[in-house]
Amino acid sequence: MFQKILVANRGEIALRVIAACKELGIQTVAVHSEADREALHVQAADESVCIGPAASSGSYLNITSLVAAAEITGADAVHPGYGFLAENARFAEILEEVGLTWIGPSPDAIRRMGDKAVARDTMKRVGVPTVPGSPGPLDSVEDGLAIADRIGYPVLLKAVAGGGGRGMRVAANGKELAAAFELATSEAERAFGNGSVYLEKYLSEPRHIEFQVFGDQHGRVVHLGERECSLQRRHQKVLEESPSPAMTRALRAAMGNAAVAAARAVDYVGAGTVEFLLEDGKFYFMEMNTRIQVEHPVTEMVTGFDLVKEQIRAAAGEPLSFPGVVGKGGGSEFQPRGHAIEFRINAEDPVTFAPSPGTITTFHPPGGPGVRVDTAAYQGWKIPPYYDSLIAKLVVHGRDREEALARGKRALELFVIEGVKTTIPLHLRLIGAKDVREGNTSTKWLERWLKESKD
Ligand code: MV4
Repeated sequence: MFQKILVANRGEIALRVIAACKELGIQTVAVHSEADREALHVQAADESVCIGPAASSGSYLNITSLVAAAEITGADAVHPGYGFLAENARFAEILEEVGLTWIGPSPDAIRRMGDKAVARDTMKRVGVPTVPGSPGPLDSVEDGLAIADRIGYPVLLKAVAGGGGRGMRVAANGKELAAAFELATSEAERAFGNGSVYLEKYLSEPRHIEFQVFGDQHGRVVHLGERECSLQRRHQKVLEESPSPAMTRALRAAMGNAAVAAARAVDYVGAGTVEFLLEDGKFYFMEMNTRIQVEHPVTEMVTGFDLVKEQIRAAAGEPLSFPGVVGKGGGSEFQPRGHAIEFRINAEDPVTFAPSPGTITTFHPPGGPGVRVDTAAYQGWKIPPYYDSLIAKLVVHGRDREEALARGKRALELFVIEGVKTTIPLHLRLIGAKDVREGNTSTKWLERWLKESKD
């Protein structure tokens, strides 16, 4: 096992990784920017290193500084958290080159999933369902028009180097497709330095359901069930839950098998997420995220497992240790225990979503049965304007969905944050919405509801 881990991240994620290290008896090194000197993750770690200026390009994304910090402090492994460099294959490679262990999947697995056209092709080869579309990147507009004529409109153009919703264009007919092709190509070129795009049939109102997968260095891959992540605004998730209200045992078995096959196809080691679109009872591979995710706590709540500890063990070469899952056929028998919901609490105006940085003057998180709060905020903390606006994740667990919703409501009501605006009022309104209470949502639902409730 490792002696000392450098945590290449900040805020609540750095604290989450430090918590796992502490339980495993591993020393921790925090890194921080000049804007994060007073941050809680710096206090929580055994050592800390300032790695650069406030802007993340000079600090949390600065590979040279991070490697130097790891070498100076004598760390033997690096945990990237999520965001920042978590899916940077080159960073993983450099760490391995200088003799540090990267706590994550191989650079090869990251690259094969990072190129969305390669990932799609890999899935087709191993029998994981994909949305009908082009066999690879489009060579020309004519190439796209021919395929769209075959599969039918509307179609969606996606950047090969994209993901998470960046660089997508819908086209309802051939004329629109010609224009969309030029726009998508130039946008992708500017955003990713790679103008390649591919084409898929556009699903009009799918759900976003993702599966937590885990692999070890001994060839085992399992899944730990799904998370329903349909409630999103501008590709930012707002609320996640497990299990999905749309799930049945049979569908979970089919999607779980597909998720495990997806991970196996790239010899996946560590924690990963396979994202699917579900529409009219049919599911399709969307992409795979080769990191632990923001919303991993809902899976921890319904499994009772510590996913970050398991990532560290897997990177150290230990076999998977999930009781009741490993050895029972790759998680095919997996059953969630109760129901968990995560509310992302951002320092944002709950109506306009404008960022609301500033000093937190009062901070009192809720507790009690079935309540978990992941946060690095405290009374007197000045939220810097340089990073994302997540200030706390409220995660509730109940014996069933009804209890989880009731717990979520009371915990949101008892969560006191003053000094900055937060999205707590939005969450309370959401919990009161009939469709949310009935689990009757899709990827289109939230933006439509926000628009309707404004008119
Ligand atoms: C789609 C789609 C409909 N049809 N693909 C958005 C994120 C990126 N990973 C892929 N996304 C989508 N792909 C086809 N063929 C709709 C979306 C989509 C979406 C997906 C998940 C969650 C929220 C979304 C919001 C808008 C569009």
